Amino acid sequence: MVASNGHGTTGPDVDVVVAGAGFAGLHMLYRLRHLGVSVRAFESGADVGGTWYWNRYPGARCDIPTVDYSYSFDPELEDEWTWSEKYATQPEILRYLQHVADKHDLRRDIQFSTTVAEATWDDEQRLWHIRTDRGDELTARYYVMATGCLSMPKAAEVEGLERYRGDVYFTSRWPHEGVDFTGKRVAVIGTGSSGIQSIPLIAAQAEALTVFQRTPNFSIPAHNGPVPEKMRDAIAGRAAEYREAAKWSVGGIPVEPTQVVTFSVTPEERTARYEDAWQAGELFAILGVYADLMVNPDANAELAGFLHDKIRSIVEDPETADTLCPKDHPFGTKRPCLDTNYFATYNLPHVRLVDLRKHPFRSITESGIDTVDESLEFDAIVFATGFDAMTGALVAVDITGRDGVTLKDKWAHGPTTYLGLTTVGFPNLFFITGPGSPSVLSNMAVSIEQHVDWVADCIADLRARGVDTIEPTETAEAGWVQHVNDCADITLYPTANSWYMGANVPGKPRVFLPYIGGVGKYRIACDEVVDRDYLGFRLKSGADTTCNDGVIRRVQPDVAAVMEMMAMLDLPPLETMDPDTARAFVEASSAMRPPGPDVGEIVDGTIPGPAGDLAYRLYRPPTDGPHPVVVYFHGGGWVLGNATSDDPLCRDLCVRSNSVIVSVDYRHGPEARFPAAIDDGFAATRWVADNAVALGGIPGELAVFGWSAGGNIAAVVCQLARDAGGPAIVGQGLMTPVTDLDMSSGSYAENGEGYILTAALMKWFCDHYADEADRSDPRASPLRADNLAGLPPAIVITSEFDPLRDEGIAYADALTAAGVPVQHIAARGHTHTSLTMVDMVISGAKIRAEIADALRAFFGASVPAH
Ligand code: NA7
Repeated sequence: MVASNGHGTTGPDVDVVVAGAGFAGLHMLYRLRHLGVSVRAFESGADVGGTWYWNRYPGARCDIPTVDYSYSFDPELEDEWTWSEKYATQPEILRYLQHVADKHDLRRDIQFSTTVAEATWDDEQRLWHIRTDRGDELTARYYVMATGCLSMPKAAEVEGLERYRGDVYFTSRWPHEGVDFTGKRVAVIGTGSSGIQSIPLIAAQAEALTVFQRTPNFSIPAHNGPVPEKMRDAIAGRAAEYREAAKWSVGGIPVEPTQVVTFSVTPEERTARYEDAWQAGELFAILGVYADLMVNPDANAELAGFLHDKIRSIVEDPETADTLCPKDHPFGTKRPCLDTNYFATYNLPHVRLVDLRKHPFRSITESGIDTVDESLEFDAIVFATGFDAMTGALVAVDITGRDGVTLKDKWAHGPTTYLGLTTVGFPNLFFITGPGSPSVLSNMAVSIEQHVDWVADCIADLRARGVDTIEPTETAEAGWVQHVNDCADITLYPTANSWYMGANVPGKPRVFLPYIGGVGKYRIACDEVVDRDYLGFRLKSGADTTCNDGVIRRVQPDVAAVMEMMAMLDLPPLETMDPDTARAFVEASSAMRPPGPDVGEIVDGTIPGPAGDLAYRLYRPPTDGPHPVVVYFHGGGWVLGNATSDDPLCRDLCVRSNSVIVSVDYRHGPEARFPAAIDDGFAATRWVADNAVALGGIPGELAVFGWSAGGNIAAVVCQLARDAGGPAIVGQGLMTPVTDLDMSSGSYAENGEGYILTAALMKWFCDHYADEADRSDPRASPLRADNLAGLPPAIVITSEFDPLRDEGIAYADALTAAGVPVQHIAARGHTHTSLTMVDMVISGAKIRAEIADALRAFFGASVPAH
């Protein structure tokens, strides 16, 4: 049935089709109904509930405190519904959802026991054709998939199941009438949350229980019971405020994240804190125990060791205990579990653990399971083997978008979405908590409501504006996918074979699926997209198309976090200070930085300079020498800094490049203006070359390196050395260098404000350094040199969000044009200062590794990689 809508297109049967009537589908239905749009929902279960309808295995519970795992859209629920336990059971959560469905009369728009089988986009009519497995056919303007992240069970991957004559159960499709294992020999396959929750209860009934474990999991005791006072009190009388705080929090529960990093406190304090987190029995408490837990492997390993000790203290048989200790993945990189008596269950005489890594399955037989070593007989086999997470339910529907492309094909190499909500080529299709959104890393109840609200508000807005279709652009989607990956890449998560990575399903592309940037930050991004006139979306109304194309998050996430922290400190701009005050200020801030890696030796000394001694600090690698030598010039706009001010970066360069770094000081403006810094830099380079052997260097293996103003000095020193016939320099490393003092490049306009080094600060630096008349001198602006031929090979590092970016690129191009070998490293998403923030900006580490590789290449094969 199609009706004309007056735009030359025809109207749909309903405005919106929703697939799924779980937590997400119910709320979606409620919101859409209140917008006055027509909506039809299809649900494969015989009732509402989704996950909580299907997962009825013994012990099935929420692993987020249930007071948090609740809707906020209906404030009356706060008084109407009282959770009986800290972590409610599946029947209680299902009753809650049934109550919500009843209260709001939601069932009347839901067709149960019906699955959407096919959805096909009609680009001419601008609507979706929907077909169900029961033969329903209808058209809809919008199609919303509220199908859940963990709803598509994984197939049993053990060969021979069809032969088996005993009972087979999947935790994800448990019989409604329950199962009595009394007197039965039972096998459980899988030790994820479902296994860990059900094993103690199955053991309590069964005559014999054998657990087949492929990967041991971290689990902490839930300490379940009545809702703790503390949790009740946090919300009592201030529910609206509490729920609002949850929306802007990191994980969807209003807890203030710690800023404390693991090794900044004593071992005793750390153990006490781990113990508190163990006793709290809350996933977010233990995952947030220290700020660096999920980024610092050593910090993570320490907590993992604490948890291994706990397992060993509970499980009596040492071999079983050892098998239960997870050692192949950092804590938290696979979803940790909450349990009630899980580990203690292995002390029962009728419970046995089989380590599938040592004794793999051969096949399932008529009467049980054969491993490679033995034949075991079972009356029942329980598969607690998990789900095709996050994408399984989405690609299970045959969805065809514009130009006949199916979602399955589009995502063959991994899902790509814009905000986890939409995907290019599939107009008017929305995912609730799709891949690329916080979803499974957060309190699902909060994330679901945010998505539902965004989608409902969007549909209302588009209808009010007469927009027919909304679809993200390639640019926006590629940018979001990049951002999702950037966020994951600075953590330990991608190192594990987890379902977050798609690694649990054979053949599934290995891609980190959820967004790890946090619920609050994610919400800000979604809202900002709308505020910026649907940034990155193409909107079609009749014959008109509007599009404000762009990428919502371009700065590396850890760089953005540092900038936010600095913005919160609201520090006075350096250019408002006199140079001495600015120097003291920078020195005080530097004292709070992480120190950088340990080196073999640090030696402080002085070099005779043209106008007096110059301090230097030498960093020697921990390996046997002699080593190549790099003369390093610090940043600071020729006004700030000294031989030790870039200490963490120098240590990092030293260790990574396996070179002696000699950081030399030079005179600064305004006390000693141009060309004092250059004269000193050149003299220091000569001195280091002359004294290379005494410094532990390899004669002839000398490079220069500088950051910012120091990059300017390094570039100029190379020009002076070429013209003076020495010293011989084998390479120059120029990190975000100043190459032209006219400050007029496009990147000044683009990045002149908001990225720490501002155009105003650069002006302050230049004014203190060089007279106007001197600024075009190639010793001040090396880009202006008549001839760049014959200079040493160069590494030029430019940062995307740096006012100096374009002059760095221009210098790299000019060197190349002059025949100088150049490696240009463009640091995407970085700022002028971020690459120097060793151990603070983790995304800079791989760039510094590239720089070190390039430095080593200057020195040829004689220098082994560190
Ligand atoms: P999970 O967490 O994916 O756990 C599934 C478990 O089953 C896990 O231990 C798997 O080992 C194991 N498994 C999966 N396939 C096999 C095969 N073929 N052979 C042996 N063992 C296998 O699913 P759950 O249902 O427990 O929990 C899902 C989420 O629901 C949970 O994280 C909470 O968020 C709620 P593996 O680790 O893959 O080696």
